[in-house]
Amino acid sequence: MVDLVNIEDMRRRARRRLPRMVFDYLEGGAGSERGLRRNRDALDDILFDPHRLVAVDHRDQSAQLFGKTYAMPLAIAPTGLNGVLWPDGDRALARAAAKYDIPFCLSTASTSTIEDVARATDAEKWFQLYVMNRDQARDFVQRALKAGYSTLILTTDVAVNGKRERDLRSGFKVPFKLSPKILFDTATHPLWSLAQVRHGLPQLANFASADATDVASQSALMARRMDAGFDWEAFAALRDLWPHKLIVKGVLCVEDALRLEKAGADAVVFSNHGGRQLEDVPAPISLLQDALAALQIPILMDSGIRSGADIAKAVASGAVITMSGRALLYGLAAAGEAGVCEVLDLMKAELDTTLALVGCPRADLLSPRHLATEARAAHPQK
Ligand code: HOC
Repeated sequence: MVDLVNIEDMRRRARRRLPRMVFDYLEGGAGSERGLRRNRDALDDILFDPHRLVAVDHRDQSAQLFGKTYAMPLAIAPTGLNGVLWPDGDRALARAAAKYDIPFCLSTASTSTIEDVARATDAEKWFQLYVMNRDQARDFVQRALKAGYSTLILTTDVAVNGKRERDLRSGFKVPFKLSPKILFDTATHPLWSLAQVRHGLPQLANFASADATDVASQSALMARRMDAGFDWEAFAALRDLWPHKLIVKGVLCVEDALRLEKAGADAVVFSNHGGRQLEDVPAPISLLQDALAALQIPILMDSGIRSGADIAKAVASGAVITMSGRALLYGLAAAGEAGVCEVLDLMKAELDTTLALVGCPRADLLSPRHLATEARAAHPQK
């Protein structure tokens, strides 16, 4: 096997192993995918401003959030249907995160249960909440609390399903609906098909039972039929329900972030759901410096992170921790837990090189002064 030189190598490996419709589910964005491209372009367009004659012989990637120290400023983002990429994908991701001492966030749309993932590792875990109905959300929150999850992440950008053109064309859904096209797709990707058959086809595990309500909930989640009435009042009730750290994900304007700060959010994730929901919105990276100037609570960011250099750009722009979904899922889809670890090794090495060449020995000291003039002119200090 050729060594992993960059994330594109892993993406190619994932594409080879996965049926086309599954790869498209992982890869796709909303609409004609302008948002997906914008996320990447915005990160690519940021230039570093390297500082010379700084001792960088010892480099430290660690990041602090809520009084805890993580090995690097990266968390595994909550992503749905991980078991479709690799059997038992959620637990593979959780174990990889534990090995690398970074947080793992389990999605409501997981293919292993909240409890099974909690048992997979003793390391810290976060739980991401989709609200489809309030009673069920309360139940998920209680389960996450009981299972020992430290942090709740409320996703706020899926009031309805984004228009995923790739999924609309392929008819992607779980359980798979067999058609001649899908049969051909799976038959021509035997490694994936054998693994899926051997381990049993994945389902949305947190709802799994023979109960009709659960079946209805599974199909509601699959179609992303959320509680679109969830508002500030509902947020206040959730805040009262969850006694630990509560992070709100999907924020795209500083005004909302400020209101969330006042309403008791402990942190916000600037995110456009990896370009998968509304395509014509800003790339979160372009909002971070304004957010940094306005907010007291920690800022996290996802959407577009594919390399250690991207992580450094986001941290220099104001993110305490970045989150990545697709990049790590390429690893999962290509080689399971080992593939995720390969991607983490790659990102770690890239971040290390970036710190050295930018002239910043500690990731937590990255600031707008490490970004080229245009980026830091408006915000001279971190
Ligand atoms: C199948 C359930 O956040 C996405 C993920 C998963 C959302 C729930 C899907 O695809 O954007």
